[in-house]
Amino acid sequence: MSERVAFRTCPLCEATCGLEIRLVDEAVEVIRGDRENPFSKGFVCPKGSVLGRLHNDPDRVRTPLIRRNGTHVEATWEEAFAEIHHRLGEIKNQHGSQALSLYIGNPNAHSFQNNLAIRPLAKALGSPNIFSASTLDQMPKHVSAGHMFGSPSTIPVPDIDRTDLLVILGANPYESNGSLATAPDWPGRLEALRERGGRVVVVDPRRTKTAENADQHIPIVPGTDAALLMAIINVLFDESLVDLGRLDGHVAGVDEIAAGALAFSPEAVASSTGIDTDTVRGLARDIALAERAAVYGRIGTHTVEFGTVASWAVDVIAALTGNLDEPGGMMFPHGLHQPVKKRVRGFTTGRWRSRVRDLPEVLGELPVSTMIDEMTEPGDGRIRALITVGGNPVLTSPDSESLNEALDSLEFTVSVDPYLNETTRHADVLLPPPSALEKSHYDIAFTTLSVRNYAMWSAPVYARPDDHPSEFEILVMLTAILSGAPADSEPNVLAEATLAGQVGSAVAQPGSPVEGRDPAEILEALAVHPEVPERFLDLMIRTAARGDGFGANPEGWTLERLQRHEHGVDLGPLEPRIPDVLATPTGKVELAPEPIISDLARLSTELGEARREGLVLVGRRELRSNNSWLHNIEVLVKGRNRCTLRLHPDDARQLSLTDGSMATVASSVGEVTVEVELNDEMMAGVVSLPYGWGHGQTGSRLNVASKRPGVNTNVLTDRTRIDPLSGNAVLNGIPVEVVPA
Ligand SMILES: Nc1nc2c(c(=O)[nH]1)N[C@H]1C(S)=C(S)[C@@H](COP(=O)(O)OP(=O)(O)OC[C@H]3O[C@@H](n4cnc5c(=O)[nH]c(N)nc54)[C@H](O)[C@@H]3O)O[C@H]1N2
Ligand SMILES: Nc1nc2c(c(=O)[nH]1)N[C@H]1C(S)=C(S)[C@@H](COP(=O)(O)OP(=O)(O)OC[C@H]3O[C@@H](n4cnc5c(=O)[nH]c(N)nc54)[C@H](O)[C@@H]3O)O[C@H]1N2
Ligand code: SF4
Ligand SMILES: [Mo]
Repeated sequence: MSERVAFRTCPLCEATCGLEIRLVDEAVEVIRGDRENPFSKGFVCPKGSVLGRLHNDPDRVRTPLIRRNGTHVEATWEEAFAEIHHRLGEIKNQHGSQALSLYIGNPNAHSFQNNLAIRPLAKALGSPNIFSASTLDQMPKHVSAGHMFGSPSTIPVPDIDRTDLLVILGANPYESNGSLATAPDWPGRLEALRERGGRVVVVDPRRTKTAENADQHIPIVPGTDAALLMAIINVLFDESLVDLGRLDGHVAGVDEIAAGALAFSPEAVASSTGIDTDTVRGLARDIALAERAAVYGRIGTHTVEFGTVASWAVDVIAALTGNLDEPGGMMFPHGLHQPVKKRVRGFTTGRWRSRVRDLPEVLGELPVSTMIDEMTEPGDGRIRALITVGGNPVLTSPDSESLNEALDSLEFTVSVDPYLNETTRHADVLLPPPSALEKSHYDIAFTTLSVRNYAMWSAPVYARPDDHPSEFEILVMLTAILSGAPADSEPNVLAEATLAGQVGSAVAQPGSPVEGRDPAEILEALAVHPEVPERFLDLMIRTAARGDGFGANPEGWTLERLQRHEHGVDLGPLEPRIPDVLATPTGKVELAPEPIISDLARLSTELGEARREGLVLVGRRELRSNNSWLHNIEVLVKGRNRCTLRLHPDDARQLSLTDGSMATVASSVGEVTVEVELNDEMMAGVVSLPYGWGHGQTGSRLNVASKRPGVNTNVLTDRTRIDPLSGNAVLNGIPVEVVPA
């Protein structure tokens, strides 16, 4: 009997917990939280311990599949790439590259191999039709950050370990473990905050577990956080509570905000938000007068019609109360692979527009909410082929029934995905990546969103099977094919050429730690890493702020040095980074970007309109789900039915619904029939459905999930409703009618 222990970061959610994996005879015996991990300190949730079950899931696809006469049959990698080469080539020749499209799903953010390979793939597509889960999620934050700080990835996070007051809007970290604020064990950290005398306030239409454990819960009418936040800003000016602190001299636009906030007195927003004026004034004073305060908004504030305004307003409140870039406030993390100074590029959106609905490009993408239109509206430039990488838009994007039909109408679909699910069942070619246990890991995205500076590289727990390409290689091959290379190209040769190009620009870059160095010498140093993605990562780390500069700073970091820390390394609490972190042309924080200030007029018009009658629907996440894709793991789905319509008992009485009965929920675009669950945690007038369910579709291969299919809430969400500044889908606050089924 052989035993060993491996350590790795959990790739499932943004908390990035360290795992301890015990193997007996190479089989996973148990997965626990790694107590020696300096960031997660042994914390793990029920999802983290299923990586072995995911690896062994008989439904996980291990060889490429090609669809022949309607059924998926196994193929070799050579056959799969040849098929893709042939079919994509044909479509491109006949209809041009605009006929090609790409959907990039959430797991890409959790893989450094994909982080490195996905943008080149999008570029090689040569099409405006790039979509990603970002416009179902955090795009408003990128847009507000781009305008305010000069870069869409410069995002302040709440310094939850040092704050005295944390205001959480539209997030439920007790179940989600946090987002755009990476911190293993959010619940424990919130409890520690309160134990040291701090306060937690939760603004949410539902008394969630996070609200239950907070000092104050403020129920809010869905979709109206932007108005509430503007009213807080209004009070800050009205009661002379504005104090920029250290940032005085680093910010522009304070007067424009004061003017913009005039229309949003607590009285003006009370009827639309459902929050009384005393509560708003009290909250504004609490934030201004707390020694250190952080205001943090997430999904409930982003996936709504004023997502960008709300996203901007939280950071404005931080700045106006002296809490931006200050310990205990909203701070900018500094990942091990990040440079000292951001390059000034200027942030703009709308460099091109979508063909059918004329929606602006944002970050090189178009809104997922218009993907269906681009697939179905006849004319030049209609999408005829789709590549999906780690995404399941049939369950996760609005107006799902229509998307299901639209996918059927495409000429060719490729999916890079380990499962045949609701989306990938449409694939003509399915390319399965290796399992998480067969991959190395480093968090490029989440170490830049982390509440402490932290880094970890993990080795693969298992070597991948000999003939199985890495996900990096799969994506590089697709890129090569789209760039016109033959179907039997060697992905590593292509990737090495790209690496050489990057080394070339690093040595040519004025001010870079390797400026003027011999590229061959640097490439040789990187070659200690057998896998090409590690060479890219090492280049990033060594040329970053804390890097060794390939000898220029011998005390500095290299990937090799990081690899010696198998539990990860703590790089200390967040530190103030303004002005270095700013990349705006003026070098200041732009508090009043013109596009956002202009959108305030739309917000005040909305306030003037009568309060919506009837019920509105919001979403719900649960600890044992992860978006749409962990329902095939028995231990995560057993027990009572979780896919229920939750509503307040008073609403239920009026609708003649009882606990456990069935109801039909209808919106402007679709309807579902679902079990009812009465719960007074719901605000009256608001109903909630979890998302990510709706399994059991023909052609999928999810034997466990299809036994408890649940219903797909995105059958009800309407693709015509978006936040215009970011293109983000409106997934919360959906008007619905509910009747007994
Ligand atoms: N267990 C689990 N963890 C996850 C995920 C998962 O699916 N399951 N998904 C991961 C992903 S991709 C993400 S992005 C994060 C998201 O993490 P969170 O942002 O914490 O997301 P939710 O748990 O959906 O919480 C959103 C809250 O917003 C509330 N809400 C709805 N509408 C409004 C509104 O208009 N205003 C306000 N103030 N509140 C509103 C809802 O009632 C809900 O409690 O979670 C990540 N972690
Ligand atoms: N109504 C409603 N809709 C929502 C939300 C909501 O709160 N309410 N939340 C939105 C949010 S925050 C998000 S992030 C999106 C998520 O939207 P998507 O990204 O479309 O959905 P996921 O369920 O994350 O899809 C993950 C897919 O990746 C596959 N996968 C897993 N691991 C890997 C891997 O290593 N490599 C590859 N290539 N594939 C892998 C899985 O099999 C699955 O098919 O959904 C959004 N949709
Ligand atoms: S909280 Fe997130 S990162 Fe931590 S174990 Fe659970 S799924 Fe993994
Ligand atoms: Mo997300």
